[in-house]
Amino acid sequence: SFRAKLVPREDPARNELVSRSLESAQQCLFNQDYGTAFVHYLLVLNLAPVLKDFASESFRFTLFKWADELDSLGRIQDLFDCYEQALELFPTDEVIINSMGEHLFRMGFRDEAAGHFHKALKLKPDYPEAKENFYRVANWLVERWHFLMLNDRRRNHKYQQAIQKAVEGGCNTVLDIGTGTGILGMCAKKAGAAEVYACELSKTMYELACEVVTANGMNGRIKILHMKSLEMEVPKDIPKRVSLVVTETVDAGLFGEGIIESLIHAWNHLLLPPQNTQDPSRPPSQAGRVIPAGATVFGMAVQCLEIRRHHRLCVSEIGGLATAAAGELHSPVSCSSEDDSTEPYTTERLSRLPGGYTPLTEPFNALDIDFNNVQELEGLCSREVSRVRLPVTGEGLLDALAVWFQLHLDQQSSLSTGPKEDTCWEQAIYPVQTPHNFPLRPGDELIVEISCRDAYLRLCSVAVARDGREFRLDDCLDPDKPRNNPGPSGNPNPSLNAEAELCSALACLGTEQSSGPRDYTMLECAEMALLNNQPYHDSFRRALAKLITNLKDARSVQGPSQGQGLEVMPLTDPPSDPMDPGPDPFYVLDVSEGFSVLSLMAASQGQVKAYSSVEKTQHQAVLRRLARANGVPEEALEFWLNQVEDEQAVLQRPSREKLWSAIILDCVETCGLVRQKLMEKATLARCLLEDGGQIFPERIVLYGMLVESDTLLLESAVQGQEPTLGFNIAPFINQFTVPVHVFLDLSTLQCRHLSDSVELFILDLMNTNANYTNRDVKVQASASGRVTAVPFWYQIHLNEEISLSTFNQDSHWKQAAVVLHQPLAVREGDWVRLAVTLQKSSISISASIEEEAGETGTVDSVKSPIR
Ligand code: 44T
Repeated sequence: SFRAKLVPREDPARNELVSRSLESAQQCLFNQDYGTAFVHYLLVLNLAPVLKDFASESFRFTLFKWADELDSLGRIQDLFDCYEQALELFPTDEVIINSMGEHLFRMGFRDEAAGHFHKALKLKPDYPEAKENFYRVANWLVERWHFLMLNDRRRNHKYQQAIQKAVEGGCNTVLDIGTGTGILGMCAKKAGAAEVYACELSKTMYELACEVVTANGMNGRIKILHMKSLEMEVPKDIPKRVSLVVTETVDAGLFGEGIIESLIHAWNHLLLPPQNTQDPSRPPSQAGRVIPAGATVFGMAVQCLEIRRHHRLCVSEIGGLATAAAGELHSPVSCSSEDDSTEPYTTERLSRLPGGYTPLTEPFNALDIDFNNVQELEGLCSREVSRVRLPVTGEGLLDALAVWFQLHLDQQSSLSTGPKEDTCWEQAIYPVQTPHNFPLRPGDELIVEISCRDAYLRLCSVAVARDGREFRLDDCLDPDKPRNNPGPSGNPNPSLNAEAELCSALACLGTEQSSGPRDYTMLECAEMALLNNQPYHDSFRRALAKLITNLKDARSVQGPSQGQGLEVMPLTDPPSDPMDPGPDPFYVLDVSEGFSVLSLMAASQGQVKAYSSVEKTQHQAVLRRLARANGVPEEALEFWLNQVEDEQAVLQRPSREKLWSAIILDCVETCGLVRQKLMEKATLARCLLEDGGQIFPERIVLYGMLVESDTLLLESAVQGQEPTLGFNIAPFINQFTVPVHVFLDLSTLQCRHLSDSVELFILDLMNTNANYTNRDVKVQASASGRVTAVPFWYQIHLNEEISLSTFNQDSHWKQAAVVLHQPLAVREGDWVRLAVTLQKSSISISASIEEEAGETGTVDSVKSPIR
């Protein structure tokens, strides 16, 4: 009947085709042949756009189903082709755009993914899925440091001064490399430069720069290019060589954004020849120069427990398991490894590291580099490795070399990124990864090698000199390099054995290990910190033991049908020996993300068959080695993902006639947020439990407090009403403000507490129906001030007695905070009403003053079930 109504009559053959294709599409959909259904729908909707409204739901459904299939088949190109075809039909469909973003994100195209979520959100500002997705990735789209840098007035002012001086001195054609919001290019224009060009490789930042430049009335007066400077050519992209390059493409390790390569290319292709110091006859407009003019890099050796526990295994026992057999575990940060998968450094603000740090040397000058000298830039990578000997001035374990720099904008002015500076900059951290626990002491000399590879600065602690002898430190990282072990099999450095103190310090270099092949496994920093988190593993061990005991008791009460042995019996597979089934094992599933030893801990309880979700073969091998060394029978531990066919269907029964005794869910991400889809998983897991079985954790409770923190504000948006250097930038970049901040170290966050901590929310995983999405919480201000944020963390209840906090010294978790849309002024004693919402797994909080004097505690005014 709708055929008559909706399809124009004019062309009967065409109408016939449309209606037959529509029928075929529906039939294929019914038969779950999504690929064919999709093709039919495409045909129908292209021929008869009038049917779009009618068929959009089924079309989307078909698209998503087909995309999932293509995804699991690895047909990535086809997948995106389908989305593109779909978007040609429905260019403003936020659901399709959001879904395409999710696929992009899973494939690792984070920038593009974020762009899609942003677009979906612009189309429908309160679309919860897109909102959650966008907030999770906005950090990749416009990184948070943009806000810090734009809020750093001293830095802005220094750059502006240097640019203005150069332009007024005659540099009148300018290229801004990595323009970001366009700020340095606009400075050059404002200073009177005749021609200004800017390039930016990030699409989002490029578009932002265009908007900002237009809003500042410089449209057409600055030419912005969406490209990497390395791809620029004269005269294709800019008409002629320029007299000034301005750039701030430096990261905490100075070279990480590729400034060396960019400047070599710029000197060779984009800049006028440099001023000749012997013959300064060339006028500035005819010579090339760079702002910044150069940099000095500093280093310092430090002891720091926080760094250590993220890069090295520091414990010999985890939840009852001896760790020695794990082999050599190391983090993906190492500058001595040839391995491409490792980064040479991470970044941290030393001043904000929980537990602080101890300098072991004075800061030393690691490198001087002149950006106006192309020979020097080109020679950097072929430069010989330089060795420096640093007097040790402090006592402690060598955990890392910290690196920062001074950026010399010109002869007069410089910026420093040092740890003692009042700066928004982080420092580069080169962790020492050798398994030695090498205590340094004053009088020692630390020998550091400094070199450059792939245009990255590399610093490596290679040896310690003590009492005229040298002890090498760097022999442990390269898996292919034989290790210089002290041991009976011949010692390359006999003096090592002589020193008993060192031998004990090097105790981890067990002699029996030295002959065989070395087991060498990489773990993410957070996975390493998790392994080092003893309270976590001890809590799980106790909670698991309790559950198993209870289940054993329950079975023995039930009668002898399940085998009478309460004592731990050798584990046999029941069906393999029908005459002696033995006690039925307890099935435990650990669906933690990444590396986890919880399954092995469960297996070590005896009479347990544990399934691990550890995916990487190397990680599985570590668990197998640990199992063997800890006397856990091989068949007691299995790898779940090797068994389930569809990775999406992780949560299913252990076998057709069995249920789980325990399912371990990983509920809080390292960044401090609840894992996506947690409650859905819990609902599913709940259905797969045997009578008396348990989900770990059974409940998580969210806590928070009121704080005044300017630091958080500076990281979340360009602050204040005043224009930045006289330019209108804030409203544009502030579109990318994200209300939830992650990866915080609450213990060192600069803030004033304006209340005690208060319970914000409860998530009951054992009874997901009991949950709500909104809750009003009243909290009393303990001091006067401006509430700018509500940091939050979790108490994870494994059972009634045992719980863990994510806000704890040994935690591998960081904390998160909601930054309020608008600061709220409070006076001591005021009651503040926090409206907390948990939609999907993303939290939002708004705060207001409670006018009436309220009773103490929590008001649950709008509890409503999640589903
Ligand atoms: N972060 C510092 C790095 N670009 C700052 O796309 C300090 C980190 C930091 N464009 C905390 C605090 C801080 N051609 O938009 C970026 C980037 C772009 C290029 C074109 C090129 N060859 C490049 C190279 C980079 O330049 C912009 C700035 S780069 C990074 C600066 C506040 N965490």
